[in-house]
Amino acid sequence: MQIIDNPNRSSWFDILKRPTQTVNDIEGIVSDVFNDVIKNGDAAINKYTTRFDGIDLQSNIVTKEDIKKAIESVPEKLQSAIKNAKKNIEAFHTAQKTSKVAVETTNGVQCWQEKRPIEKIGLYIPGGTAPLFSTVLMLAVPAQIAGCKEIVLCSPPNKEGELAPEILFAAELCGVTKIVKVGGIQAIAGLTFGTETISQVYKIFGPGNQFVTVAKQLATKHGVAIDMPAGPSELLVVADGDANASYIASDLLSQAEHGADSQVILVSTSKNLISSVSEEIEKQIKELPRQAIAEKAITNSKLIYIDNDARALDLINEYGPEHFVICTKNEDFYVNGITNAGSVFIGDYTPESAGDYASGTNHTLPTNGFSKAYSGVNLDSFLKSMTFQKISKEGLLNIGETIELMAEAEGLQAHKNAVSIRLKDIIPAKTGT
Ligand code: HSO
Ligand code: ZN
Repeated sequence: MQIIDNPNRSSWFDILKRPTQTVNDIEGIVSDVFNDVIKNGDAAINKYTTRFDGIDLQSNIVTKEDIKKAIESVPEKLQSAIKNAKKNIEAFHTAQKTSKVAVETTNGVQCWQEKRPIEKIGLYIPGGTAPLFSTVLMLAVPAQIAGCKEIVLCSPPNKEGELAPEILFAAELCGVTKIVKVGGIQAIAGLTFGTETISQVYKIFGPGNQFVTVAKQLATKHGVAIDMPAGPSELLVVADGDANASYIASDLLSQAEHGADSQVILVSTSKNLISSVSEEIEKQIKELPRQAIAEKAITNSKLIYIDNDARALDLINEYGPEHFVICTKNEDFYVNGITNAGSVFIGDYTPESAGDYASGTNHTLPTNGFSKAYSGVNLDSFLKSMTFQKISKEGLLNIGETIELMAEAEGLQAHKNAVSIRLKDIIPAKTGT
């Protein structure tokens, strides 16, 4: 791992660069698949499933029978663990409900804001080396609390044409209304345009590889919303000289094992701690089944020594990590000072994987510095805020002239008339009728 010694501010930009992603040539393939799905629906979907996933499916719909079989094959202990995680995720996201906001802004002018669910949503769950069924909980639980009516889950089939049973178990547990065996660009195209088997949705959630990410971005050009532009996992730990090096190494490796393009960073005010963490990583990585992946990620990763906390905090806010772990005695300094991070983990006994699975917070978080402007997925991601207003005669008398004057000044006579025509009826004497 690369060790960087007290870098000055002018070098931060280069040091904090994410591993580069090449998307140029992906866009062409994505728009070809989109056009094909628009024209040919399921025939195109099936063609790409055969081409990209190497499987010729009879049907891509998961039936009640498939779900029943899958549930039977998930060990009971794992079923209870998933239910326990669901309980915590549910508790945390239910608490995010807000009540109606109502204000009488002027006498007789009632304004209020209420939230309504996004009726139809799509959840994308990647397949690949480790199908992450925990993401089903993170997306379907808040969707159900929000009251989304149609929750369509797409995930790529494996070589046997199946989805991992844990995905089906979690989907059934969390009220997913339809499960389709389809992945990649074609899944996002299906959710964007709708086909004979895939329902068209208004918003698409979930992580994916570069193809899926570019496809989600293209979906937005066709009027479908997305949760956020997702990228490879990342984690930044800040630690002082008293922190526990083996705990820190375990956290760094937990995100490094996600993918070769993951990035993990340690920022520390102690050179001793940096060398202990480095040794611990070498030791722990050897024991990991996903050692090869973690090793590649570690080559993108950095150990940064910084000589004081204020500069360390500035650098962390500049980076805006997806996950931010604080292992310092003066944790409040970092807790209060962090402005850019997806999710924050505080103290020796808060491993990042607690948030990945079971503490209750959401693990679908902004990466790639998007934490500067984006929130992680939460209950509001599945809701829209709508405003309402009701104005009485008295209310229109009170604000009518303001509207008339402003409309006139903008040169919009019809806007003014919509008020004047009513005011004439309310105060006939003033207009001489
Ligand atoms: N850390 C990942 C989520 C995840 N981890 C799922 C394990 N399973 C992105 O935040
Ligand atoms: Zn993780």
